[in-house]
Amino acid sequence: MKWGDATYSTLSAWRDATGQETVGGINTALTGNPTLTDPGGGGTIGDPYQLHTLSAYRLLAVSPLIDAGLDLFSEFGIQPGSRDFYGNSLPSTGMYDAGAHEVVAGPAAPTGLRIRVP
Ligand SMILES: [Ca+2]
Repeated sequence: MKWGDATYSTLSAWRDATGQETVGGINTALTGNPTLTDPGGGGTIGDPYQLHTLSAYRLLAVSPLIDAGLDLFSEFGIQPGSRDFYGNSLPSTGMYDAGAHEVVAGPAAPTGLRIRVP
């Protein structure tokens, strides 16, 4: 990346040289695959009341962004609100996830269920 007249090849090199992406001496930025459900596969949603159906950008359970967000209120006095984009409570596991989706902790949803109709 280019920063002023200098060029950096890694986030850590840029951070070390500029002091950017740190809060209180702690590194804050991440690089890598956020492991979203279906990046680029969100399609078009023409009804604003259906935004909650935009599942392509939810974090998968293995995402490095889980619990990697900042506590904006404690760091900056910014109230982040009580819900994520999908209506989940913030934070769900004590630490904020980075981005618009807070993964809800809990057991995995059951699969392979069958419904018997009498
Ligand atoms: Ca979390």
